Amino acid sequence: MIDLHYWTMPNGHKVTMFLEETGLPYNIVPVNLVQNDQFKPGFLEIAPNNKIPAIVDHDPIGGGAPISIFESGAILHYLADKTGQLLPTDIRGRTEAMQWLFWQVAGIGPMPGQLIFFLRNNEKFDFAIDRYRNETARLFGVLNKRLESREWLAGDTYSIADFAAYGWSAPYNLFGIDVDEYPALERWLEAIASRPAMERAYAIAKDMNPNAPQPVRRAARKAAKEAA
Ligand SMILES: N[C@@H](CCC(=O)N[C@@H](CS)C(=O)NCC(=O)O)C(=O)O
Repeated sequence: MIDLHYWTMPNGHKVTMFLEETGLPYNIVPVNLVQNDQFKPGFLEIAPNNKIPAIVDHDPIGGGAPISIFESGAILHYLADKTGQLLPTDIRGRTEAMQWLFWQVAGIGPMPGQLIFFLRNNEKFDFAIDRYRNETARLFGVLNKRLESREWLAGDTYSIADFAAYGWSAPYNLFGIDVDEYPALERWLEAIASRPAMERAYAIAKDMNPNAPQPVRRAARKAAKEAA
């Protein structure tokens, strides 16, 4: 059994998405960030960087003592190895998936995260807001370009790279992004959002935290645009 130390945030959704997609049994351990649970000593032993997600696998690959892992990219990679799913096995496909996974963790995560921080800050720093808004839009453009010529980020195969990028692309509305300007990205967002595993992952978030943002689906977006 896997314990998933989780809160209802983009980096957490990446892992529930994977677990729901593969059916690997897991147990959620809530780490309520609003109540600063991420600084509790028990959590820090698993996740020394005081951020969700983290997992403890009590039945690890190769047996032996439980393995604990923090950093969403490392968790997805481990789970893909464990299940033999959602990561291409050939070297080219695997390398495609891994580079887009690293790209997400380093870029389209921290940049929109900083944008939200500065947008919500009482004191407004226009320079910082512009910097992170432009960088976020640039990264959405990179994603769109990549998806113009292939179905999924790693090519023909749905992979952990898609989960990672989806977690931070789905709340595009919070970053002032109009996805109608990024048609390939919009097609990919809708394809992922309509997967039953994805719907289950976001339903779990809503059950735990009714304020957790949910993906805005194509039909709802179009209806809102028409009503405006
Ligand atoms: N690079 C980390 C980022 C994790 C992260 O930023 N988690 C946020 C929630 S989305 C968090 O736990 N923040 C709590 C804090 O900063 O105190 C990963 O990909 O796992």
